[in-house]
Amino acid sequence: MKKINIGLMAHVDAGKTTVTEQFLFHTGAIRTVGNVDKGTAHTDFLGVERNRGISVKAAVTMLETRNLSINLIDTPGHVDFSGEVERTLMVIDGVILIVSAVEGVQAHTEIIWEVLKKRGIPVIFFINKIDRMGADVEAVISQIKERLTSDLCVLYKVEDQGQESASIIKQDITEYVAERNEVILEEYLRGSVTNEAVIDGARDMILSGNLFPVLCGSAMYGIGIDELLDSVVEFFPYAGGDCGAPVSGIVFKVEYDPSMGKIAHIRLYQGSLHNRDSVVIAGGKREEKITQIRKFSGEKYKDVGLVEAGDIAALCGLSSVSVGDIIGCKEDVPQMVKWVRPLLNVAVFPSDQNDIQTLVKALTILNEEDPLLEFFNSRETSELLLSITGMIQTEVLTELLRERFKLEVSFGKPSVIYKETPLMEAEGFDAYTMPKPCWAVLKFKIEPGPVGSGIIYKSEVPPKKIPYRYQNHVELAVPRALQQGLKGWEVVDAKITLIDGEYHDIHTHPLDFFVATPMALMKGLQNAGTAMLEPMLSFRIVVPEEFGGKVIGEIINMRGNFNSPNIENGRFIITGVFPVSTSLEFPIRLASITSGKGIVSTRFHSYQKCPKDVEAFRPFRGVNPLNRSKFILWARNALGQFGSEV
Ligand SMILES: Nc1nc2c(ncn2[C@@H]2O[C@H](COP(=O)(O)OP(=O)(O)OP(=O)(O)O)[C@@H](O)[C@H]2O)c(=O)[nH]1
Ligand SMILES: [Mg+2]
Repeated sequence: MKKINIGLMAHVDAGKTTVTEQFLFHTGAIRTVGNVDKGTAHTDFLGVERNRGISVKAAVTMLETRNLSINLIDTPGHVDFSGEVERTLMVIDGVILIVSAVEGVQAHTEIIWEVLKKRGIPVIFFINKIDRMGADVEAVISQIKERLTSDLCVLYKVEDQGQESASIIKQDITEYVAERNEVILEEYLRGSVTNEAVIDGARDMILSGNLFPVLCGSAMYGIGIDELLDSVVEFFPYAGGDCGAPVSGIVFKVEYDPSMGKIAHIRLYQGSLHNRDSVVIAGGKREEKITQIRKFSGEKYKDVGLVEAGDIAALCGLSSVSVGDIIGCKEDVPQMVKWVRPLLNVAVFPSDQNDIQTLVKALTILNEEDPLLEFFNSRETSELLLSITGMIQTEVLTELLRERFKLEVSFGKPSVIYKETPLMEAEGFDAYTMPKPCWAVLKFKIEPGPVGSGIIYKSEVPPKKIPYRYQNHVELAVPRALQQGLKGWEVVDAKITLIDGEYHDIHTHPLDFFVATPMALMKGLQNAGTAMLEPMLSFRIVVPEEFGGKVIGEIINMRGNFNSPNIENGRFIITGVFPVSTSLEFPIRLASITSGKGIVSTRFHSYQKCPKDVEAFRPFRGVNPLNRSKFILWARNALGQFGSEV
């Protein structure tokens, strides 16, 4: 059976889970439609999702319809859970982007749209909630045109919107397609164009990212659902791959099953896997045996025993996998687009100190499921630290820890994740020639780079002095070493040049340059000094006109910059940039200033230099290379362990 892999994405509350529910119902997978508001939706099955009526985790479900199998991933819409959307994007070939007919395009819709465009993923728009009072499909289409894309092809028109009796009427798209496709235009003018030819023509444009169909409906009342499924089948690509080729796949989601333990959701790009097959994980680091292969439909699953190239399935038995691990060889797995960045660090405390070990285990498990959490157990401060994208995430983590691990926890005050950048040009030198056997001598030039440039590395050392294979080690080691600068934060916006160095025919050991690079770089950073960078958000604030002055005062207090405000129909609209650190509480303040009549939307803008008085240290992970002899012992040990990885 042919397969299609798709994702449902949107801003929070647009109706993704309700659409999924209707898909399951319309394809016969469930007999009654569950309801998000009653906590009975089939893809929101975590207690915290049911209690809150929001999705927290991406949920995979399979539909069989129209002689096809569709793997559908319902993603959470809340910004704090964008990591789930990022991981889903690794494995799908088409996206239904839902926009509410009442709330319209939101800042989060734009963010998702930009990523979809970058990945070149075909998109179908679904304007949902046409039954609700205030629904205005025309206005939403204009917003999409203005803020996302003008290459829209409207497949259905709406009638009686804003009422339960709303309905949709199919539009003829022949002319639209003919205007953009010469072959179809000729056939059209001759009067011989077929419906199939029009669909094929539209499909080509959709797959090449030049056309985006727009449908509308009401997930609540099942309007437009069959039509949306038709469009998925007509326009989205079939997943391919060679079932006989060597296995190549990726783990995009990990969850726990009370009886089977860890379950790894994978997409297989090449090859086939059967129950009891052994698979190589993470580039040969481990090998484990599959005990069961599951396909989920709602909460129910079948043990299907086989997964083939192109398909998505859940593997049981792989106890050591984490999200992002490669299964088999990596050549056929597409590169992941990373766009979600946690901006906050937060400490977790158990209510009962005796629970500390259980909490460490629980957080390790949660981190395997969500690598962005970057769980760190600091020996220096004996704190358990997590990276998070927002405060709702801590509330959900509290509930998850209670529900799954019976742990009561509290969170500390969040602090922002800073970065460091060199203050001025300097050199860093290290001669790693003792304790023998070893020989790696390196001298780097470190220079400040332009804002947003990351790390730019080059070597001016000829292979006579350091052969290419060792230079490759240096190149790999530089970004790793710069994960932590003088104050413990990641170093960015720096130009690093290898200007001199030396190896030794006899004494150089294969991994010596991995040990020497962090030591030389850290000395260089010490010579240059580093400035701290803080994350900034761009914001858009809309308030009733009378609050304009107050809002400007707030922005100035937060060290924000703003563009000249606009006033439209009594609404005061202001955009600009402010620091994350000063604006954490702003949404709450705005709500209280405006009695809930203000709206603020923010998104990550950039990392910029902090005011001079801001200084914060992050506990060092591992051993600081400035602590030279301890570092050498530690690094030799660690490299010995992970030798196959480097
Ligand atoms: N009137 C109306 N309400 C809808 C419709 N679709 C969804 N809703 C309601 O909108 C709310 C959010 O629906 P969900 O399906 O949970 O939305 P979601 O996009 O999955 O939300 P998150 O996963 O939390 O981002 C719920 O109260 C639904 O009952 C619709 O077509 N019409
Ligand atoms: Mg949902």
